Amino acid sequence: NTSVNSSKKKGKKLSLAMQIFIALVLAIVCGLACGKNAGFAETYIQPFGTIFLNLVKFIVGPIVLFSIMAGVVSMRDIKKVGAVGGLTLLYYFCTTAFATAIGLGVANIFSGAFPLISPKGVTYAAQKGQSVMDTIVNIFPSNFLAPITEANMLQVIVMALILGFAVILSGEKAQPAIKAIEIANDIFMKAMEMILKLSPIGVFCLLMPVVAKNGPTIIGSLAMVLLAAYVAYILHAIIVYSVAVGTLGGTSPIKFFKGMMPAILFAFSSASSVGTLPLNLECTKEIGVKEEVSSFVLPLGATINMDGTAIYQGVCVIFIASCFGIHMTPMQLLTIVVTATLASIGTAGVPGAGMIMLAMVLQSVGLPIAGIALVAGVDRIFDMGRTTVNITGDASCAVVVSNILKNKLESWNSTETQMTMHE
Ligand code: DAS
Repeated sequence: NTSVNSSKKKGKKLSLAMQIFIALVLAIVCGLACGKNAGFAETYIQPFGTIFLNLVKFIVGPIVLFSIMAGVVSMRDIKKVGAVGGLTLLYYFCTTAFATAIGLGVANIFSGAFPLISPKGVTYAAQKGQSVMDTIVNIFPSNFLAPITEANMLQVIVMALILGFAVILSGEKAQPAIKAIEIANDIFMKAMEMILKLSPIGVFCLLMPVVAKNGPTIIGSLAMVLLAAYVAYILHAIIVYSVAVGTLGGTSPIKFFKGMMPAILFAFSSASSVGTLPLNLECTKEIGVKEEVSSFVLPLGATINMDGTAIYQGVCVIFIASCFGIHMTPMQLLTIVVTATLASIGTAGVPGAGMIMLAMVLQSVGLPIAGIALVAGVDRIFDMGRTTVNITGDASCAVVVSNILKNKLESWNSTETQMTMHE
């Protein structure tokens, strides 16, 4: 029974992917067929795309708040996991920031091939120049509800970190709070999955009017932005993870990628970090990672470490900006690195989640969220690649942390064993 149900479920999951692909093809065909009367598409189709985007924006706040709080409270015993948690978070933050920089760099190289379509219907509210200090001050919330009501994601992330650590520091009496956070996180994930089930309709209604208005030029440019993203994905994975596991992880990169292949292939086809978690735990164990490290690092990584998503957001922001003829200032590029890194922390490990967070990155540099319409149609193709990078990054962290703390963990464990025997 379970195998029949799981294959049915797997079939349903794949059919969602097929639905999105069919919606993409239909949007392009209908958009091109619309020809000159794009007005119909804008009046009667576009609003449904706007509704889908509104639902995306509606769910993004609680998703970020509870997925990060759940990730933080999962570090229950601060003393023992302090070293693992600190090292893990440092590794995740550095590799994700580096990934965003690679995404921005590659996208800027490709930007000459991106089209200038500047859709008339979308106005660009120029981001008034914020000083570095303003940017830093504005990251911290001054009101408990405003970050959620104003969808200020950087402030939501700070809120989640403060509340998460407050729960841990409250000790045993906070157990019910930890349970409540985990339940709330599950509920909002379910709500997000419900919204993502509308993706085929949303994709069609977002992309079709854009194709109708801009004609065939838009198709060529999508191939270019996908190529830019995959070049950045591969560069990041090969360079960063090979160097990390080869130097800090004490493991040959060939052995690492070979051992990780089953998880990599599953992530590419499922586009879900969470779905790949069991296989990731299996593969890292085969490579020689200590289970007590991988069982902490991988679930945390599937929640908050998304290098591939950070690359995707960096590439798409540059693509959308150049489509509107907008050039990012160095300050805005820095803001994108910070926001995309933080956004990837809040991205859930399920298909399509990264597109939801793209809205936040666009908002952070004053770009119109409707720009998502330009890349929404091929999000699944983006997602397969970025999820693969996400889980590979998590595994590389497990290899590095396990190797660096090898001796410390052994001495901790032997002390614990002696104490237990003594009792
Ligand atoms: N699909 C998500 C994951 O599972 C990544 C994303 O959507 O950005 O990691």
